Amino acid sequence: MAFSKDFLWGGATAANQFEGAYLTDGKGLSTADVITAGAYDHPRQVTWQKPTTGETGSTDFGFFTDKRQVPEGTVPAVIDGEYYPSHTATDFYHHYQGDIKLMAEMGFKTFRLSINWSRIFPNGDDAEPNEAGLAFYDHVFDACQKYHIEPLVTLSHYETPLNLAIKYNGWADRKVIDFFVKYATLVMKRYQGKVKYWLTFNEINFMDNAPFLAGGVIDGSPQNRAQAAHNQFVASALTVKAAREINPQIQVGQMLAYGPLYAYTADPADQLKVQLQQQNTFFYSDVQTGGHYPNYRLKQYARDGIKLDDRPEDYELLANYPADFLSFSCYGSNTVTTHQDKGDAAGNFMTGVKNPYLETNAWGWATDPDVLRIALNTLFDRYHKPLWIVENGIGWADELTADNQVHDDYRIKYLQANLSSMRDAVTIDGVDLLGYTMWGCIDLVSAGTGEMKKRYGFVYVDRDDLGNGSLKRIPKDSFYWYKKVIANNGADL
Ligand code: BGP
Repeated sequence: MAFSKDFLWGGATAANQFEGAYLTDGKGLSTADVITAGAYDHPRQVTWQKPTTGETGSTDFGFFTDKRQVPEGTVPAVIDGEYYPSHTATDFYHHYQGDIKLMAEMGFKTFRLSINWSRIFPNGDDAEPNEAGLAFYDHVFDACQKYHIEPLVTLSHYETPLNLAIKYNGWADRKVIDFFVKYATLVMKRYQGKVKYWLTFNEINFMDNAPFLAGGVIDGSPQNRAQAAHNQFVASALTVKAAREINPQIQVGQMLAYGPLYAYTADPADQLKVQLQQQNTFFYSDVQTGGHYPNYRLKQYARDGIKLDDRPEDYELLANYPADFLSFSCYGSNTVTTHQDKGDAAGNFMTGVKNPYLETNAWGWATDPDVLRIALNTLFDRYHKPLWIVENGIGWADELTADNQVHDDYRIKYLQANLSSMRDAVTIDGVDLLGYTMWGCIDLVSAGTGEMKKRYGFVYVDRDDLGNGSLKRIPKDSFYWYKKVIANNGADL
């Protein structure tokens, strides 16, 4: 069975991992631009400087940390001699025409990309926007239109103008709501007729684990993270409100990082652990898509002494302007247990134990053949809103053969399993799914490790972890496979 004829097949990217040109045409620095390259075996770092003495250093950029991310008295900065992957990335800024043409060759119906906020408002709080930045995205959307590719645009994908981080502690300050809504309103108006689908914050639930990444929050205390999440919720609702006023055709979605959680054993304590741990994810969709704060989180805030700087009208906005659809990233499932000694699982964003039934890649991410059906049914049952899978895929250290080919049969195998599970959710269970965009459709820099060698694409890009390479694009075997899948609308995987 195939998908409906308007199903949106495509691929996904993010500006800071793809565009490069980090200071070109008036762009300001973003938080992503001060995060150095990492590697397979050590985390990426935020680099910082002490303005008084010039002393420099770096610190963990913050997955699963409660600590301040930048030492007191310092500011995040670009330091000579360090290597920052976002600065060139895979240079979509200068390759967009060829890249979009390659997407069209595969038959893409949609292309998920993000606007780099600091191209439009270099400092975040500027009075006037940067016209050259706006013009760049005009060209990109025009190229999409030429090939009848519907853009899906993330307004903020793991980058915040650096000035907002330094001056306001990022999203922890309510003032940032206004700066964001000004930016969102401007671009939704400017690209009216070119862009119908928008997402507010990429993986908004990473505010709990990685507040610098998710919201430019330098002092990521529990209080500040809760406030920053609240401010992003209000900003999302105001964005939906602005969209309604600009053009009721515009659809604004939420973007959630979601991997179903499994209990390792049938011990009820393990089931309870699953349920409680999932609240950390569902809290974000209960508010942004469901329209209200769930009791479990309010109780937790009360227990932890967290008090939000809120207004009664915030809650009216959340209830009246929830997300139109729920999009999510899903790479695999995670397994948890209360039983000790079951062994740790790797994976940069999620924690848990190794699932003995699943194979993993070199980074410890497991391939789960049923994950998308489970994820889609869970989210559709909970929210009854259209869904969109905006990230799924597998990172691999692809090898280029002597005759310039990449035989990525492991990627095809992963995608066959995932798409078949997605197809069952739609054709058997009746889940309302708008589209599917495979992550990193043209190779780009890894968000978690900063590496180039952790590749996801249908198209190989000649660039290595040290920043060498011609940036030439080379279609992999999966390019031709995906082209066929789109052509037969998923009937034959
Ligand atoms: C998601 C992010 C992406 C992306 C992807 C893969 O969480 O939204 O930006 O990079 O994960 O992760 P990684 O690049 O660490 O392999």
